[in-house]
Amino acid sequence: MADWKPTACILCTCNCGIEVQLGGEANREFTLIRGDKAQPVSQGYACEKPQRLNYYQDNNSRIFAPLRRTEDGGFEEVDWDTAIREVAERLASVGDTHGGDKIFYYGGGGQGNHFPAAYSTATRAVLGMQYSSNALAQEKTGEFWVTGKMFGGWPHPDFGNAEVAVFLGKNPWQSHGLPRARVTLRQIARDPKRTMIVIDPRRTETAELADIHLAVRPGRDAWLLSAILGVIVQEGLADEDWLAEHATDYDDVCASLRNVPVAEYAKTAGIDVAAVREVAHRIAEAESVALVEDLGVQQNRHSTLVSYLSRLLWLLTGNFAKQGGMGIPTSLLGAGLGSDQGPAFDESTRPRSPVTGSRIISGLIPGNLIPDEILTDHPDRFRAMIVESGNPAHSLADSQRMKEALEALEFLVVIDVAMTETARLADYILPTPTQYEKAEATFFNFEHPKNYFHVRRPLLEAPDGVLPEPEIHARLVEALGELPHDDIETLNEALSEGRPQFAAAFMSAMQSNPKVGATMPAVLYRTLGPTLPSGLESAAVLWGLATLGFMSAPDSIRRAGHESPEALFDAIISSPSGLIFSVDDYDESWKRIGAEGGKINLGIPELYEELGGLMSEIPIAGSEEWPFLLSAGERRSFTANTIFRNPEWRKKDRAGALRINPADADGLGLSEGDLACLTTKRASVNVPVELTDTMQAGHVALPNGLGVDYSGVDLESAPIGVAPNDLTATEDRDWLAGTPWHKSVPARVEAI
Ligand SMILES: Nc1nc2c(c(=O)[nH]1)N[C@H]1C(S)=C(S)[C@@H](COP(=O)(O)OP(=O)(O)OC[C@H]3O[C@@H](n4cnc5c(=O)[nH]c(N)nc54)[C@H](O)[C@@H]3O)O[C@H]1N2
Ligand SMILES: Nc1nc2c(c(=O)[nH]1)N[C@H]1C(S)=C(S)[C@@H](COP(=O)(O)OP(=O)(O)OC[C@H]3O[C@@H](n4cnc5c(=O)[nH]c(N)nc54)[C@H](O)[C@@H]3O)O[C@H]1N2
Ligand code: SF4
Ligand SMILES: [Mo]
Repeated sequence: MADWKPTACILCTCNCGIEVQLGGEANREFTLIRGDKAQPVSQGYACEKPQRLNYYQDNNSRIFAPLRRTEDGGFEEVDWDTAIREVAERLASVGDTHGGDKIFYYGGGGQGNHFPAAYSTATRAVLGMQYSSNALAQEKTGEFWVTGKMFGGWPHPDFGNAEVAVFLGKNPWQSHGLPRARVTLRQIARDPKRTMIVIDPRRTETAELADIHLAVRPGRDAWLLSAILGVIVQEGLADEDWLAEHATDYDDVCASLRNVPVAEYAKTAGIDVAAVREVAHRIAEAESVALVEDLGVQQNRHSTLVSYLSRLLWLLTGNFAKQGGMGIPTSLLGAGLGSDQGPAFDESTRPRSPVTGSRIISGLIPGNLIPDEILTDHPDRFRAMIVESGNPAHSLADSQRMKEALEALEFLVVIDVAMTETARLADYILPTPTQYEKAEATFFNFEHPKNYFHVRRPLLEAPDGVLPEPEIHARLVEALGELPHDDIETLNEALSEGRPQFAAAFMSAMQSNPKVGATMPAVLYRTLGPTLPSGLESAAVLWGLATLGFMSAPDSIRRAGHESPEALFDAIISSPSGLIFSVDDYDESWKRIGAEGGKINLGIPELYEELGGLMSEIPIAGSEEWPFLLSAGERRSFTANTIFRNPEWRKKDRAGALRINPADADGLGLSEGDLACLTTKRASVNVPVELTDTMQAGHVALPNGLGVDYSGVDLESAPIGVAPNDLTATEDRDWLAGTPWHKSVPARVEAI
């Protein structure tokens, strides 16, 4: 019997621990897969998707040698020395002519791999690159801006202990995003003392389990949340003593909510006012409330405002820094993701993008604005791009326009495992091993009170012709003449005496040569890397992060049994199924608030006008021209962004049906499986329909991640299903964060 080898599923942010048995041709196939009981958070849980994980590696689209674009628009193979030298020269030449800040970085990792983000910082630093973006800038940046203002940190839910669990525009039964999602959801549903509230226009699998399902009309969550908050303020349900002690600006917020016409807003949202009252009371009376919001509101109208209102829901009722509520987890990234400056940070000093002057939130330029930062003759436009482990030609709004922008660049290099929609447009493609042919890890660990980390070992040997991202970046830095060889020699000598000597030498090298700090990941990879267990060289960068993480939360990390940064690092690299690295007291969250005095800032004046404007705004609705609102990109049982490039992965519903209410279908003369023509202002596509009364009338939904081209390096185009962003437009976005309105795209459906 073959060994079970521990690794992780890479299909969603949970990164559940799994164990794999290898077999088949050359012993390179995943023949059996099960949840890994030793992973401390997923604890043996896995959903159905990783059972077919083998298709991630096994497909026609993988690339096994660096590719260079030819004159006729095809690609030719080149050796690695040539590829690295020419890519370095081309990037340096753009930098020399126009400035390094004209080279734009996109990506850094998908659902399971964040080493590219860590190692690329060296390449970016030596080229003088300043601007970057990734998928977070089309979903989470509104939330980050709000949490920056209110906390200077990113609070996360403690669903394991919450008395009331609220899912806002989120379907965790399918999309997960919380540990052991289906087990946790069933536990909440079964317990008569606990209440699950789901806010979603569709009767999702999660909504079916809920105690209360508020089937809001699409795009109208701002009215619904205002109405619930209106009840809380107007009926005196807020926890005023707690707020007086822990928060500022409560009076301002009250002033904005005291006049909300609750009944009218409830009606606008399509919800019975009695249900609005019931929810307000349930939330106010609960011992603890935890809430998560996701794409249903983050890729929708008023998204930043809704992120603000959803936080007020659990803040006005005192649900921060306590069991079952919301808290700020320990992060190995120190302050971590989603924490811009502390409360009430100064808008006037906020960085802006070079051409459109868009807010840069958490260091990211809004995805919808990227084409405008390229397709212009503005002198500060982006001229070159590095895309790494991201597929913006498919995943960003308006694929046609995004492709045009990528083609307009002077130079594009793509670092990926596969021939993607984006890679097809590149000047060079640098191929990497899959996430099972190298070590990998993510920074998607936001659990509290206990947080975890998991660096995975390679399961398979990488094929010839591919290089892991840390090696690619170290070589690029070297080719650019910026790798500090003398310091590396000194550091290696120190390392031969021991890790403490290495740490001391590293500190002094950073002080005497700024290049050491700038290229830190590459330096660690070339020094510490080779001393780590075989296959784990890439974990070198975690040494620096363990040191920073320890400094930012020593008590929590000690409580988990790691007495020093070195001990933490050693534990990380010797835990093949992952480990708990921090144990927080619930109180700890208060220390992570960025403001002096540690108070939560409830007031965000930048959003008051939008909030007040709801009173007179005509909400989005079907019209004669566009009778439907399209949710463009829904998570279903077998969808996983564009991670899979083998159509076999989806056994059922390969083309990805458009979900539609049976009465709507009937009115259009459509029956189950019929082909319909779906039109938005951007494009028309043909798609089969699935009739389901889980959809509201007037609302239709397309799956996410379809319309992927499976044909591989021969470039014969053969996408299957509809690519949702063929139908979306860049101007349909939030005014503040620039996040897209993918979940309420005006559309028309016709029988063919
Ligand atoms: N199976 C699977 N799981 C995944 C992924 C995947 O591709 N496939 N991707 C992962 C990624 S990258 C992410 S970001 C997460 C996203 O996870 P989710 O946000 O849960 O996923 P979605 O299905 O896109 O959208 C959630 C819900 O929003 C609802 N919705 C639509 N319009 C509205 C509205 O106006 N108001 C409200 N309140 N709700 C609305 C939809 O009906 C849907 O049920 O999933 C992760 N998990
Ligand atoms: N209309 C619409 N658009 C959406 C969404 C929606 O709901 N509707 N959802 C959005 C969301 S939430 C997200 S997160 C984005 C996701 O969009 P993207 O962030 O662009 O990512 P993925 O499709 O996950 O693609 C990840 C890339 O990584 C590559 N890859 C896999 N393993 C490795 C590796 O080890 N190394 C390298 N270098 N590359 C690797 C894959 O081949 C793929 O090209 O899509 C967004 N786009
Ligand atoms: S929940 Fe996410 S990470 Fe876990 S097994 Fe399912 S797809 Fe994979
Ligand atoms: Mo996402």
